[in-house]
Amino acid sequence: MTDAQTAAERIAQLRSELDAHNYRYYVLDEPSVPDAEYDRLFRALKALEAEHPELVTPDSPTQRVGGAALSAFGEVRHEIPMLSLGNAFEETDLREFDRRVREGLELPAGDLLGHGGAPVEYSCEPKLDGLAVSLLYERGQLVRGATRGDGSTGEDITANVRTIRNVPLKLHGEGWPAVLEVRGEVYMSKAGFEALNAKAMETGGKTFANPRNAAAGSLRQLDSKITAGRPLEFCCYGIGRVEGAIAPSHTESLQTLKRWGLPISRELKKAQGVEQCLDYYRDIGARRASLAYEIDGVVFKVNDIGQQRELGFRAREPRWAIAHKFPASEELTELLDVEFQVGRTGAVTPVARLKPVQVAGVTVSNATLHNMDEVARLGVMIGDTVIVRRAGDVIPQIMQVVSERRPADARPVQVPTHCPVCGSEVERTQLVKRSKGRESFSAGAVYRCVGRLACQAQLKQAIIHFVSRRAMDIDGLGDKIVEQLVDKGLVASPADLYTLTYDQVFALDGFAEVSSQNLLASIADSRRPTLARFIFALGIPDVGEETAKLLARTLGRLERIARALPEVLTYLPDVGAEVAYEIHNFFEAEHNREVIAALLKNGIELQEEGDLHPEFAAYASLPDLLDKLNIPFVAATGARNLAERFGSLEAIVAADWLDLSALKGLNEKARKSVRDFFADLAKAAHARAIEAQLRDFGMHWESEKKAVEGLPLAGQSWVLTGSLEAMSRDLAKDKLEALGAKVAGSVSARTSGVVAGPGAGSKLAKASELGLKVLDEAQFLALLRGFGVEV
Ligand code: 5U1
Repeated sequence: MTDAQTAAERIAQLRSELDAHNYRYYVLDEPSVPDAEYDRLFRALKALEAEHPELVTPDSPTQRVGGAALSAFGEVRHEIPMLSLGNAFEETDLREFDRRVREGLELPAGDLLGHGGAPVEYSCEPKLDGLAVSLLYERGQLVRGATRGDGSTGEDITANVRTIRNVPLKLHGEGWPAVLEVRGEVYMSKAGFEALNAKAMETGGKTFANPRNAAAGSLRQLDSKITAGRPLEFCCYGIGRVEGAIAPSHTESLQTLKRWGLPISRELKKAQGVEQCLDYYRDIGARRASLAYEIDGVVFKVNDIGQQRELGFRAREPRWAIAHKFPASEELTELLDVEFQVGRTGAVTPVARLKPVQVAGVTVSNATLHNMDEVARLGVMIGDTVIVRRAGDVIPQIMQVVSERRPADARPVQVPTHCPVCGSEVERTQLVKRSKGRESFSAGAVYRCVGRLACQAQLKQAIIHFVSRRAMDIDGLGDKIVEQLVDKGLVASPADLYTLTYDQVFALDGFAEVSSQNLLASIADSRRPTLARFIFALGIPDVGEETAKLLARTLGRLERIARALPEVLTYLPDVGAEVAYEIHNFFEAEHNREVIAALLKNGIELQEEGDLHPEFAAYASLPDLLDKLNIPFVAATGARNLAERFGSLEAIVAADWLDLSALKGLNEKARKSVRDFFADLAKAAHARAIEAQLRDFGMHWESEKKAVEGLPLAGQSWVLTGSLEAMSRDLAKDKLEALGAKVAGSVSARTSGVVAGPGAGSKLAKASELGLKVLDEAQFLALLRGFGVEV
């Protein structure tokens, strides 16, 4: 309140602001400020009204709940008003509530902290972030659903609530009263919300800022068919109109409702006194991020219905219940600037610099903006007031711009033309789509600095990744030391780590004799990495630990991985075209080859598995290869017909127009396309190179497949794990292969069976998890004998 403003003026201003927010929140489902800001304005108004009771009017937002009902829905009068809850934000607020309850019930006070005296029994439930609704059951049938509206009058949403899958249309069991009105929250789970938004993004539909908005927008649809397609859920937390009493306590009432088929919270608990309430608050708070739905606090209610009656109501809030809110996870702040950070792969990412603000108990001054598509989606400008959200340990995000508050001097966010770290050019990535032999390009959302290891930012990140625990695992090389090494020019590529001298390390800040020796020892210890670790450490874009392990396990040698053609890489399980091209391009780049050569020269000794793994040697067929060549207008059937007619790639390459014309299963356009494709010498050579590499890498070719066809385990993939007593693992493998099976090194959903001897570990666990057939040694021997194999 400014000096010039009177209390009456400030009250009027607050009311009009709150009314505007209420309208957007309750009527339009488009909140313009986070709950925390609304709560602040509300509390400010309440405090002023408490100071000036003569200024309280019945139309003040403090005197009613929510906004007016939408006129397009029918009106429903709540015979028993739908109340709101008082809020506790601090521990002391809750203790104060407990004190008032005890005073109201004329219970002994206990000490100052409320200890001692008979504890009040409370019921505890999470406070779901959704919409309060009332459901009316007459003779066990759902006859009406209504929103809370302003607490006295709501909207008739019967058709919509009937579509919510966990709302019973008819009560179960027996003994329910002839008239039963229940109350609860309609909400959307986090997973349901993500799926809804993902679908909307795919189809160009409207996305929602959070699950609450999504639930509100879905429930208040005039067309209930739309509501039916939305993943809404209901959770019952109370009773409205009822003929007779249901149970003597709140928790018993809810358990009874549950028996009648109404969903209640799985977190419903009883607490004896305020201390146990606080324990519950802390426990739910710690698990908040892992709950399937969003909550903004917990609700405590005096459990005994008789005591509830004794306590009664104050204005529109029960004296026997309170919401203990969690610190707000959304807040308003100002976007001061957008800076661009350069990552390990050179991606230049916008980062929001914010006016520091407390969100969920933590000061937030930066938020991720992901990429320029996100900046465009948000429509954010520097100087804007934005809503930031912090959920669990996730990096804070900008959720929305408060466009009404955009200042006149707001500036657009612009990608720098040159890298802020090294000054190299920044280029926009292109998305390459390869389909049917054609490549099409579209602009990507990511911008990249072209400086690579010459860019200090990329170099530092690359080295931090290279030395990390899951990569080369060099202990004692923290981010700050990497920075020093790079800044002092001692390390210009990961290979330089292996030529560092004692004197160079000793001269770094914070290093003494022992620490210098220790660091050099851990660098030396990392000289014999497994191939998988080394591949991961190289930091190939899109190649995480699992892909690195797969490459090492299947191809066995760095040399093979480095020369693998993208089409050949796509024969590996879970390697798609995009990743295959990233891997191929990485090893094609001269500077990457130089770094790898320098690492090997500086003493890296790779622990390679050597052999090609049978997992790779899946059967290749000619149609499969033709399909990977992406010949325009030749789909799977055409590829099969071509392969059947000509029998080998060479014969297809050599086919002339007459040969092709005689082929029935291919239309004119496709035949011409085949002719043109192989007339292109480069394409023909590439096709031959793929075929040759597949053979070189030990791929069983279709013709060889014929030899195993008809064998009892043909087409099956088996895994051996643990030790076997009757024979060596190698012999067991031979026996399985003799029956036509492939023997793979890892368990996947495609595994046909697992033989697990004593000592089997993670592979057995994974097989059980996937519900695969698992044989112990005796069962395995019986299987072999059953097929007439000598054991
Ligand atoms: N879990 C829960 N949420 N909630 C909201 N219980 C609960 N009770 C409420 C409200 C508004 O009100 C009753 C205490 C009347």
